[in-house]
Order: sequence, then C-alpha cells, then structure tokens
Amino acid sequence: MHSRAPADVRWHSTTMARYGGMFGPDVTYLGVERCDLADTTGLRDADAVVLGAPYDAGASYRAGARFGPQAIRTTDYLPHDSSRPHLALRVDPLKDLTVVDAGDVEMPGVEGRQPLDRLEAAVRDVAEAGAIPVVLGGDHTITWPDVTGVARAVGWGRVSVIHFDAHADTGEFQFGSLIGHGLPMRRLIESGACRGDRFLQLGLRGYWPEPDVLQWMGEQGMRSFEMHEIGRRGLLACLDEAFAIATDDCDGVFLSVDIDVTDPGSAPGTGTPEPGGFTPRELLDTVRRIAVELPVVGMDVVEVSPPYDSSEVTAFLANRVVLEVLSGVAYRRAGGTWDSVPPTLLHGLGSSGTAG
Ligand SMILES: [Mn+2]
Repeated sequence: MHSRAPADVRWHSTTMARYGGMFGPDVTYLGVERCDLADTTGLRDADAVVLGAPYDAGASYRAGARFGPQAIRTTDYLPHDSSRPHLALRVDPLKDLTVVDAGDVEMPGVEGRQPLDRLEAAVRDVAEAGAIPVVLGGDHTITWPDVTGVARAVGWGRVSVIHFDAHADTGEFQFGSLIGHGLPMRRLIESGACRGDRFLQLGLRGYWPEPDVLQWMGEQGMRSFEMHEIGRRGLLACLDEAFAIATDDCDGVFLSVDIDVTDPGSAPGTGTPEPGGFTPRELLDTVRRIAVELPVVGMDVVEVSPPYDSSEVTAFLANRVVLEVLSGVAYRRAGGTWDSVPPTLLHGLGSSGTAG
C-alpha cells in the first residue's frame, strides 16, 4: 500500500454539511437564511456563512463542546428574526450583510482526521466563494481545518491569525496523538498554512504549556501576550502591537476566539477553565475593533460546552462574539473606521439646534 498525498482532502469528504444541527433542532443562527454548500451561486452571494462544527473528540478534559454550535445559534432573548441593529456602530449586521447558515458539518469523533477534513473542505468552499466562514465550535481542534481551509483559498502562508485563549494550543502531542485541542496552532505553523511570525495570541495564563513548547513557539517567531503583559502594559497597547504585525505582508486575518480567554466567572461553560481572564466587555470590544480595523477573512468561536454552562452565560457571550464581529465587518464595508464610531448613542440624531 502506498500512502496518499495529503495535498487535497476532498477524496473522502462525500457528506459534509446538512441543514440544522447534528444533534439539535433544525434552526439557523438567529434566524438567518439557510444555505446549501453545494449551491455555489448562493455561496457567492453571501458575505458570511455560518458553519457548525459539533466536535469535541479533541478535548483533553471536559467534553460537551459538540453542543456548542446549537447553543451559540440560539441563545438570545430577542426574536430570531435575522435583524440585530448594533447600538454603538449603527449597522445591522444581519441585514446589511448577507449572512447565511449552512448547518453543521457532520463530524463523528471516532474517524480520526476525517471529520476535520470534512470541515476543512466546507470552510474552503465558503472562502473560495469569497465569503467569510464563521465556524461555531466545537473544541479548539477545529481551528486546524478552519485556518487550513481559508489559507487554501486566500493564500498559503498569507493569512495572519489572531488567537484569543487562556492556552497556547501549541503542543506537539496530546495523549500520544497529533490531533487534539491543545495542538492546532502547532499543526498550522508546521504545515505552513500560516506563518509563526504572523501568529498573535492574547490572554494566555496559567500553568501550561511546558518550557520546551514555549521554546518552540519562540523559535517560530510567535507573539504571545500573556495576561501578565496585558495587565502591565494595558490591553490597548498590546492590541496596537498585534494589529501592526497582523497586517504586515499578509492578505487577511483569521480570528479564533476560545471562549476560555474570558474569566471562568463570566464563561464557566467550557472545557478547560483557567481563572484570571478577560472580562466579557474586553473581549467584545476587542473583537469588534478587530473587525472594524482589520480585513477579517474567517473566524471561529470555540470551546463553548453547554453541559458545564451556568444560566447560559457562556453561550450568550459566544453568540455576541459572532454578532460583534459581523457588526464590525458591516461597519468597515460601509467605510467606517474605529475613529468614526459615534462618540455617543444619539450623536447627530436629534434636534440640537441645527437643521437636519
Ligand atoms: Mn484553545
């Protein structure tokens, strides 16, 4: 037997996505229109395509992220009417953009690489159509196929990554395997899908990884902002530095948000909680600014584990992370900049003495 070349994974990706959830009800993200990945015309008309990645076979500790996609799609107190007017930016991301939902990619955890290859093919289809894949995880293993699929479409090594996480996810092996939620960033840099020196991490803390892994990260030229540095220099200074690196000789930015970057007091429903993280407001403000200021070509939100959630707060936050990014994209496409965001809620709207 000869081994197969891994250059193109489509050879065994026969079934990929289907409408609705792999485990849950047949619904779309906040009621947006459905999308069939086989409908290339529909894909080309879309600005962003939601994909569910109900996969938690890569979890090293608590599982349950397979239920993340449906929780992120549905956890909101407003009607699922495909409209969300953003107060600060005055855009409606679900109306101003064409956002559609292609359902979940079926990702059986017993099949080794196959579920990841299916996801990669789906993400690639979306990115090749010129739309932004918005992938709802799932554990963080999925960022390996997510960024790989985008890089195949946008350019190999041409996409920078901004990665929010308590953990570096740059391990070499996890329980002896090359697949796991502690490893995807290493796999991406090893393959050349993205450059180590265009890989930005924010929010790291705690007691992992080991020194030899940090050594490897340093050798790749990664820039990892540990919470100590963010606290000491301030988040905004760190963001300015990260943005400059992310836009230097790259064609797009992939945004990967591990919800555990947030302090577990505000996001308890996750697989590997690490105290001492971002506040929800810091996370939402930051991803909104990224989408306004940088050319986002793909995103994922991962590690939401509803069985461990409390009052659905983690799912609410993840739902908002998606909305903030889409709102920022809509604002940017309308010509907005971070400095042009209205300073107050009703700025320019009332009868303040000038005719209008
Ligand atoms: Mn992670």
